[in-house]
Amino acid sequence: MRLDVITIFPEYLAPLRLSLVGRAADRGLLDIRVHDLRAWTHDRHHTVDDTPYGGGPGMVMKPEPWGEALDEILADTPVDTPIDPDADDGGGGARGPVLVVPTPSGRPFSQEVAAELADRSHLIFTPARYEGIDRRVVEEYAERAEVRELSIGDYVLAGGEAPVLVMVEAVVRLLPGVLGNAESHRDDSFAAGSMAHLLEGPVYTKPPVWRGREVPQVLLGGHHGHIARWRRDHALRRTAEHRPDLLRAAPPESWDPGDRRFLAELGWESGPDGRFGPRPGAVEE
Ligand code: 6GU
Repeated sequence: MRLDVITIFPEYLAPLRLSLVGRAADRGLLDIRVHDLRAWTHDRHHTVDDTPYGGGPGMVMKPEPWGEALDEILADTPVDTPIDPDADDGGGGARGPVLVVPTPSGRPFSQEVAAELADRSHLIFTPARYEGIDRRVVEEYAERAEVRELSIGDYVLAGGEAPVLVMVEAVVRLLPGVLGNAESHRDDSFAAGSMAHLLEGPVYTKPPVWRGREVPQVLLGGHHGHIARWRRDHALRRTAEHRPDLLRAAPPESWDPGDRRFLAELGWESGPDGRFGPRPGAVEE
């Protein structure tokens, strides 16, 4: 996978050389290129911003440097050759680059979006500072690439660089060969599959007693059925406490008889559509 990031703070992206993402790049699974937007300015002060038309606070990023940067990078996009022969590419394998525009007014970034991006071979990120980029840049490149304006959550950051680090890490760990078996993502909170609607419960390692605190006995025994049920119950409890919205949204077929029994213990019951919600009058924290 090829990753380009265009930013006025290239140093902010230094963590891409570390840890899981850095290791994937060192192993040749990723080609990461971080570009300084100011390289595409032509004035003495390397100006990238200007005052907003219509007035108002703050500054807006000028379109010309972004245009020149994106033209150059798009001219150099790799031939799209998906690893997955079943990829949704019309059979040709050439779906072109995705332009990822981090913005607090974007659609929510999620595990599902991360998986869609992980299926592509060229991602171009355009983290902005100030009040954002002149709108015409997104309009222009929407005609030449797939553009995804994405937000990483309901809070405001000073720029899109931290969101790029977040999104790249979420995408890269899904690429074939990046995770070892020990860090497999099949049970991830939010992954599709059996745990899709549940947050992960607590985990423990040695020693069996630490500062007088014991590891739950069931985990020390070898009864795989009891361990699986215990983990499932704790995942349900944690989800009910931290993300009741996820439990409410889960389709009825998500729940096996053991789940239904434990949800009832938590004060949850199934409604007319078969989905679970807190029993009226039950205390929700
Ligand atoms: Cl992608 N950018 C900024 N500046 N703030 C954010 C964000 C992005 N996502 C959430 N807050």
